[in-house]
Amino acid sequence: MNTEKKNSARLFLAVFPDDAVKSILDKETTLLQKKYPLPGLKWTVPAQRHLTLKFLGDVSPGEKERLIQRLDALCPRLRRPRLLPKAYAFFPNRRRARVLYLGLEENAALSALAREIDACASECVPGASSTPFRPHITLARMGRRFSGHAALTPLAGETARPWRQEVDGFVLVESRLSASGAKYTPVHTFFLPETK
Ligand code: 2AM
Repeated sequence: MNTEKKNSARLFLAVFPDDAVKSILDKETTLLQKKYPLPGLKWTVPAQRHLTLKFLGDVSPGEKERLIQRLDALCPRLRRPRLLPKAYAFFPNRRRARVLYLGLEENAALSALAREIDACASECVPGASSTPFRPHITLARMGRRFSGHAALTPLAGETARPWRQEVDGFVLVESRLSASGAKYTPVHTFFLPETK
């Protein structure tokens, strides 16, 4: 294995909720946990909840440095979008759900931010995943043996309690996988200019 590959890190770009939103998500998720105490439903840790803007996968040190430089240079030309919650939903669908998430509103500014980041990231990290952008915050994951899909039916499409967050930046995060779950470490923060 060459050194670049050996030193690669599993990275993604994400927006983390601010403290007020974190607290709302925490309360809402606690209510959901009480309402749906289903075995095999693994709830995300509050500090790790985020909106993934772009999953990059394994990135070499050289690719990482180039990406940071390019995104830092791009940020002053980008706009701050707003995050607004929509409804609870499932990936890939309710019947075969593997993920329970809170869907976010797809507004033009948020799509534009994701598009610009995607173009820049794909150039700097040619092997980056090309999953289409579906703004969401993952709340729980289902293990292989999860069998509570029918019990979750009432939650599909249920509107979430409203909140809003202006996105003033985003973070490059390293994800280290282990038996006890993923550990996220922030690598670099990108700042978006104030809206005039
Ligand atoms: P999520 O945003 O739906 O939770 C780090 O793994 C983050 O990147 C996770 O939050 C994960 O999903 C997101 N992600 C997107 N595409 C991924 C992929 N192909 N493999 C792993 N994680 C991915």
